Amino acid sequence: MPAPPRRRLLVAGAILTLLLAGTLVATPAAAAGPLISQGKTATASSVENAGTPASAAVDGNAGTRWSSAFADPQWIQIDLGASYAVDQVELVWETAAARSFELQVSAAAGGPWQSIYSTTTGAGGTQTLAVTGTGRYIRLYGTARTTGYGYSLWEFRVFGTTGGGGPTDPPPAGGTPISAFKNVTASSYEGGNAPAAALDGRTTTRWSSLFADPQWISIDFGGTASINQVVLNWEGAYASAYRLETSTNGTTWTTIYSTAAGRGGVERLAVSGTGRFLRMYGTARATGYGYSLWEFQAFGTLDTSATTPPLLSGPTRPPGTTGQFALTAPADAAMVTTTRRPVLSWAAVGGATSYQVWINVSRTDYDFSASGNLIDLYTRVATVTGTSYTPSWDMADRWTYKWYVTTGSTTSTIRRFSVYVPTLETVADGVNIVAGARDLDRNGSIQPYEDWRQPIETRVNDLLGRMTAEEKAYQMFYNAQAFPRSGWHFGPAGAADLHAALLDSSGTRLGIPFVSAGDTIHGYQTTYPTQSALAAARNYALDYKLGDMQRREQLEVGTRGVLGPLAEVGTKVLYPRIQEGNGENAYVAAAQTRALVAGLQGGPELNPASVLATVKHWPGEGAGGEALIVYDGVTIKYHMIPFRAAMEAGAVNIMPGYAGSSLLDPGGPGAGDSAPILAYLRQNLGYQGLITTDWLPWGSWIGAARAGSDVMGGADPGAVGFSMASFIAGVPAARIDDAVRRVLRIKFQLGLFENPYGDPVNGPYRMHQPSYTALANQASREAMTLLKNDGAVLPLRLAAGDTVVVAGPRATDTSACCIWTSYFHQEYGSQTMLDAIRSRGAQAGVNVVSGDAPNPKVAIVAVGEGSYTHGTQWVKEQPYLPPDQLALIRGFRARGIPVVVALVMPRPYVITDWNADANAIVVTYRGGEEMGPALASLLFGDYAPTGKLPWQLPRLLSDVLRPGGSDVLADATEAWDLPYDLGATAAQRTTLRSQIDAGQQPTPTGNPLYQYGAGRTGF
Ligand SMILES: [Ca+2]
Ligand SMILES: [Ca+2]
Repeated sequence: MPAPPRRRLLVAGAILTLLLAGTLVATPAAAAGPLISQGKTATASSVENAGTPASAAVDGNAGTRWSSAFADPQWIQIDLGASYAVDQVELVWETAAARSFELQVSAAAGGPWQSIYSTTTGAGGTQTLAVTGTGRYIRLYGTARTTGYGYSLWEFRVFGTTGGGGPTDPPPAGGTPISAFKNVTASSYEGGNAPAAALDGRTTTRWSSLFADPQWISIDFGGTASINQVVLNWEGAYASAYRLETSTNGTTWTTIYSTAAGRGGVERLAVSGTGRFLRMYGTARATGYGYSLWEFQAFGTLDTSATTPPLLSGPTRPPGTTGQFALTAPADAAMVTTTRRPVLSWAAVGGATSYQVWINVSRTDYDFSASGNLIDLYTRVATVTGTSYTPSWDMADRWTYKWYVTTGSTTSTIRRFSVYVPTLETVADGVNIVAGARDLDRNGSIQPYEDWRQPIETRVNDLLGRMTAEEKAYQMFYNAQAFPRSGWHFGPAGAADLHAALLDSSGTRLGIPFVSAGDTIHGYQTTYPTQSALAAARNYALDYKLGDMQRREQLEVGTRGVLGPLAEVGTKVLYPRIQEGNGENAYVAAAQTRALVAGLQGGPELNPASVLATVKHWPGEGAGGEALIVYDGVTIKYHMIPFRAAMEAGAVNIMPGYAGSSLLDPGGPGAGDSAPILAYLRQNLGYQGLITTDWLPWGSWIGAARAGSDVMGGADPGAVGFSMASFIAGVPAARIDDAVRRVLRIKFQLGLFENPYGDPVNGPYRMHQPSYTALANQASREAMTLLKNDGAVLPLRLAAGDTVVVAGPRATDTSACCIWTSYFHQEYGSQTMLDAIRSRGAQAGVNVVSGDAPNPKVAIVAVGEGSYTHGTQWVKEQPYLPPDQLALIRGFRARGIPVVVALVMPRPYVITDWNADANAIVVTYRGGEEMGPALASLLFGDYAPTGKLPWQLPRLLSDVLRPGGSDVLADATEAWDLPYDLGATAAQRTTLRSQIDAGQQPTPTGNPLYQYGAGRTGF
């Protein structure tokens, strides 16, 4: 044991030495490579005691040290793990230093050693030594000491580069690793360093195991991977011995690489292996810590054919004549629960030599602009000669597979079956698996509602029969975070909080899970443009991908609902929420609604991998706003178009809004508690799904339920003044049963009873993937609408050294891109307009100045309204730029500086007064978190604009509102329910109405400053 007094003395002396060294030692050699010694394996000829190991000299901790026995010679050597070109060594001596020593390198642990530095006049302190040498091992060899003690180093730091390479280092593989963002598990993790952090492509996040052996991390590729290279990017805590293994089943493993000389750093390994799983299995650690990987990457190819149906045709409607021969198996309406590859068979047709098999598999490439149910679109998946077919892929869980067979012009009957083969969750939630099902009520046996092999209606009926009146009523309410029996949870919540609430719901008497839904209406984590901006892009295939992206992000953490999309057609300029709608073309609105609903569901119906869409606001608030919907018997047809489309896409949740309807319920209440307005949905549109009200005060809940609403949106059972007993007493039991039946049905369809959870540990690392950001960027680009481009000011033609000014309140506004709880994500690198123009300008050598500059070549002026939701930022009746924003434009104009206006336009503005003052106008809408980069790319001509206005822009405010008027029907000069009528004559309005009445697309008319659909294609 060291003598305590000496130790204190030495520590004090060393601190003094370090302080002096800091002022006296010259700056390190400029060309030093990175630090390559820290955390590596160090060994020494001796140690003074157990508290001064060799490793203490390479641990990066200035308060721990290696110290040798008090004798000569002594050495300490570091295994760098691979051959390095060493260019600098830094020695931080404790008071007991070396007077004479050498630095030596070697390719092998035992030498021979080559001297790269030598001295006989060492004075201790901190020595920064420029050296040249190559080797895997580096040694300090001391022959004379400065004191009577031994040799003692606080730190032994070696700098260099991987000059020599190693025989196992292949060239870097190109492209994205096939492991990126895949499912991953590990033997353990610590400190929040989840396994998925090693697959997220970010070298700032890492997986770290517990401090024990062995430990493993295993990637599930979801299909067979052929792996030719593995890259292990180790944190300081690396494996000195480990193996890489593949497996087809996650149980039996084949070693494809092993080493007992792991070197840490970045190990790039040429391997050859196949399997669905790849794992790193560590058996020895280089440090006292665990195993820690910044990144674990596999390269090669991935075969997804085992999970992907062959698409041998486009999405196809069945022939007009069917039923000409019989299908044999599966039985009609069968539940397939034992295989994902059920044998399909049919009766032979005389003379037939081949048969074509058609199934309504889920696709991403439907024609979303076409009417008709998506679930009735079939794909040819095989042509066979016999009378049976076994799918070549694992069929995903779906409730309504439909199929038929054709031979020549002869077509079988159409039958249906479902496939449900759930993976039961294994979260420690107190719910055990009994007889292959979750024992939700924890009574040791499986009741019908717990048995996923039972038909959904059987499960619904069984569960309903077990519920008390109070339990039923809670299913119609929100606030599950406080009331675990509530059926619904208002999101978005943090992943851990949501998980905790889900655990609480599993602990209720019957274990009924809730659905979490929030106002993340244009993206859960990755935020895409609002729907009105998407209506400028009109790329419905892209809309599907955006919905699908949102679905994937939500499933990661178990958020299974969303309070969107909107099926509204924006025909009233002064409706603040026109920004959330789809523009004024009902057919565009319909296509977008179909695409977003299908994307959120991941197919043409609600299934166990879906997010539940909430289509709103019934019965079409675009025709008047949240106060009153004014359409009549003709124009209602126009506003119903996107709601019908939502149903065709399989939507099963619709939200009535606050507005009443002067047509459907004259003088009556808002839609949520109006029986006639809800009856119109059920009876005239044939809607069978769930009705969730908008957020109503508690005094309206009984009335809403009695009127036919099934779920009280946002409703808190603990609201002051409310009692559940009064709700139960006030709403007929049959009405409650009707509502709860729909709620439960949807939860069974979502597969929540088998797996209510997401992955709060790993899921967040799979948010905001680069491919997701790219989709948001594409959508924003395609929305950007170039209204004018006088003198071809765009794209900017600038020389290196030119100055551009970026001005206006929206240039640095991080929230103007977005509304509700879809956000700008600075933490993921989202850029404001100024940020983005600055970084794009830097590429061109252009100076980008915020605010103003003496003689800029051009001014980019970012104006419009900041973020808002229910109420506009400006006075609602003033949909035009305020004086300060206008002055910015005119100020630059007056100085002869070309002005490009970037217009954040969430609703139609009157821009007539300054239209001529702008050389170019780019409408950005609320373009999502990539709005800044998308704008910058447009300005510099990286792509050509294609966006088209989703609304007419009024020429005069008086085309919207009587002068001095307010936002009431009596003061309106446009028809709130008609599209394309700004500045229109009575005759033009008559034409619009007759077109709508006849089911024709109305033709844009009137006298707007910019017509619906305006926008330059190209510059
Ligand atoms: Ca990482
Ligand atoms: Ca049970």
